[in-house]
Amino acid sequence: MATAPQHVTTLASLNQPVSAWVDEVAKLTQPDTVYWCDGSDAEFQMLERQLVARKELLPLNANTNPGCFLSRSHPSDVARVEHLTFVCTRNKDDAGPNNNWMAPEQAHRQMDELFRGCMKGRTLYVVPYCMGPIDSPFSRCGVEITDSAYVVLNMKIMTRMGRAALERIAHDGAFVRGLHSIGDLNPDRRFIMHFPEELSIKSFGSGYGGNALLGKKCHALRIASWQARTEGWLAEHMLIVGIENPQGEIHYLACAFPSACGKTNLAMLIPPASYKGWKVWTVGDDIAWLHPGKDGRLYAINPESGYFGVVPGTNAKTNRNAYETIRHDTIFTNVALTADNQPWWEGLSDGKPVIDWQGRPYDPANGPAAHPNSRFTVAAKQNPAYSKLADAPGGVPISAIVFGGRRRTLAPLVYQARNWLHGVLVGAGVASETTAAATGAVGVVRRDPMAMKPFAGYNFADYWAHWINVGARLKSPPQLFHVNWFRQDAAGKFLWPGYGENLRVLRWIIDRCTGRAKARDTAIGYMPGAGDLHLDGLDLAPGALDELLAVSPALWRTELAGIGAYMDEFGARLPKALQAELEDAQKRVAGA
Ligand code: GTP
Ligand code: SPV
Ligand code: MN
Repeated sequence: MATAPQHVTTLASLNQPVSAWVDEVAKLTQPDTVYWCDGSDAEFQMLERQLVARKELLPLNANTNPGCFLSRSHPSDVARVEHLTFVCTRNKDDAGPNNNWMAPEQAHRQMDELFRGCMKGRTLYVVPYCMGPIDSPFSRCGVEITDSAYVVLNMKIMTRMGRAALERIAHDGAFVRGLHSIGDLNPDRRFIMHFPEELSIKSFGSGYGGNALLGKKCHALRIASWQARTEGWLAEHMLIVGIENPQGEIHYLACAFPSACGKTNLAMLIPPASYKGWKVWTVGDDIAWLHPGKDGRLYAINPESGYFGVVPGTNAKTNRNAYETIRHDTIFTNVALTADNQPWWEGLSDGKPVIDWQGRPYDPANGPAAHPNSRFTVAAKQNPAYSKLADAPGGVPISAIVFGGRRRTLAPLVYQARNWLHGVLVGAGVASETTAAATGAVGVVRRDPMAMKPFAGYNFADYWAHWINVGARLKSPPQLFHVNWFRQDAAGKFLWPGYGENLRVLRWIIDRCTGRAKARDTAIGYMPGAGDLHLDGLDLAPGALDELLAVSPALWRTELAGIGAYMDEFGARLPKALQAELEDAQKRVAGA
């Protein structure tokens, strides 16, 4: 093994349990070099230069996109792989019917065989990271061992990575162990294994985001949701956004939408022109850790420090904040290129693609120029709407929790749950059309409770019970809502313009929380009447609003029956209170 530079030895000596584990992994994986990451900008630039020299990172046009790079992943490795993702608990029922399960001993044996000698000729990077502000009592640390420098660069942007995290680990004691290798990128030798009882992760054979950046979905959702249940908090697939009205009053919302269903866009939205004096502040765009506070409210931190966002559809009109954020110092993965080396994607208003995401001359016959799940990785601080409280150790108080999904039909623009328990049912009943964020068919409606189907690290029945318990502990719980930006007309056109205009719906939600807005009591919950939404300056197609706010009792009877059948899969573990709430909901719809 190569001798380590001086500062590297210092880092290793900071933490005995980490270095003992690193030695053990190095023995198994046989790297040429072991490198401890300090998280400095100099280190980031050094790794960028190495990847550029190896042609694994392409510098983009330095005039139009300074500090930007393109990475192309293997064409078979472009999204999360849910069928290869496992939760390995001693007792199979603890993982639940919502997860793939394997016995921990078997999973370790299988993974260790894959890892044996897999880093020969490669560098093993030790990546200490902290999920959440480094000084927050709610933050949790981990160490990812990886043989991918691309992963290191992404982890530097997405987490508080390096020396400070290692110091915190020395102080905390516990840390999540994440072992990752890109292996040979063979989909038959690709697995993402979670061991929540051991606070560990083993991921092999993929270099893509959610499979490889282990701080994100693997740690901050699957492992953290397990920890959160034991410790009395919630780890959720939610954006966190602050909405400031012209009087300067700010309300924070946490919104759970499935992958590629609009979290990043909502978290950064630009108010419509007629909403003068309104401001939007981004706290987080993908994950929220929610803690009951001493004052009986729920407080949220964003465990991440960057955005790993969907590129297609981003432009100056749909989301100027996102567009500005990714103009510089951004890693693009799987976008197309213009003739002058600018990044290009579907939905961008100008330029044209010459090279597609696989590096081939662009030919529409090969499909879209940018991969539909192409992504940007960018520091959250580059966002013009970055909240002053994004790094607050105590988080922000949450006024409303909003569930949502991508539903062509059925789900109206917005409705409010009657109370916390009804809201848990509304969240548990979320269904959404699948997207390109995971491999498999796109556009198929599937159950995705709380947008956590791919991310809950334990049995959903226990998870819903935990949600009910957390609510019971809150003196002033957030109000719970459901939205749908994706209703379509018969011709397949979106009925609601979405993006910035979504603020109109958030305004009604906030006004409901403060008692300022009226609502109709409907069979599915409280809804705005046509006059209760502030729609000045909005040009909706005739009849669109009526359709967006319509509730069809017949369709809802079928929907609730479907939710019931889904919940039956959880058997006797399903909380009785949730079953009773479903029966009440069914009675209300039957009588409508
Ligand atoms: P993940 O990062 O996968 O968790 O996705 P996300 O939930 O953050 O979704 P994102 O905001 O990246 O949006 C995904 C896609 O939906 C993009 O192509 C957006 O352009 C599109 N989108 C976002 N908001 C809206 C909306 O309000 N209406 C419509 N029609 N499309 C939207
Ligand atoms: C998602 O799929 O919900 C994402 C991207 O946010 S990934 O990090 O791959 O999970
Ligand atoms: Mn996500």
